[in-house]
Amino acid sequence: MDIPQNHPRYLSLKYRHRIVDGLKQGFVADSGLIAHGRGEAYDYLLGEKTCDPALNAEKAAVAAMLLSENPVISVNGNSAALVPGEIVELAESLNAKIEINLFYRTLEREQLIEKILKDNGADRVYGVGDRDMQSIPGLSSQRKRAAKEASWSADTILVPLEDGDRAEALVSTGKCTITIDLNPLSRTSKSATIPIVDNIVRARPNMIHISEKLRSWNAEKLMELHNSFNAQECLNSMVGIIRKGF
Ligand code: PTJ
Repeated sequence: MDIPQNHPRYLSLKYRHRIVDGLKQGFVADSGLIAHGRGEAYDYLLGEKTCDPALNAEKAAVAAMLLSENPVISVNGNSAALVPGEIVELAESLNAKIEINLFYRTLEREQLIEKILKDNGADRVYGVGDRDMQSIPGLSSQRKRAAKEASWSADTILVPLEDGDRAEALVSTGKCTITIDLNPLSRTSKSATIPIVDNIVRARPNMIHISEKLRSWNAEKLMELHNSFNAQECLNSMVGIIRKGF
């Protein structure tokens, strides 16, 4: 569908249609539509912009990934529909691996998402099929799947738009777990090492931009930035912004 560019809700409609198209193509889960609507509601409450505490979280997240030995970016149906090119660009910029991890897992969905990521320039995509897969302890859903060379051995993992179980389980295995979730009250945000409460469509380009700047920093400076971030304070500030209104 052609959305007129001068429509006052152009961007919102554009991303909504990406989710609907993904559903029609078979790689977005039907529950992905509900998740997107929930995200839209929180985004309204946040003024549909990146708030300062979220930007600080994005900076700390990029620093953490640049400091990591094996950083991994996890991809599900919604994130593949909304920001496929930015996922690949961010992974390249941070030297991170890309792994597909689906709650409503089917091999067909994995293969469709792998194709989208490869069409957007990804060399290698982990998490497709059953080869070299491990199970994250404490998880019984399909999210337990972890590619041996990617999320299983990752020291830092970025997980966007998820239910809270995996974030909690990943944190308990000692991994630095970065989440992107517009709901500051979700279990995902509350359990994350670095919760980014921002729309993924803004968070990804922001992080690419931040990464271009921070790549020239030394480890000490990156560590200082990473250590200056406090997850609880960040979430409190984000809830405060929603309470106060904009
Ligand atoms: O592709 P699959 O099979 O892995 O399934 C993906 C979904 C999203 C269906 C699954 O992970 C799910 O059910 O997630 P939840 O529990 O609905 O959580 C999704 C979270 O993402 C909610 O807290 C939303 O507020 C948030 N969210 C939705 N859209 C965005 C978002 N956060 C950031 N940016 C968005 N665009």
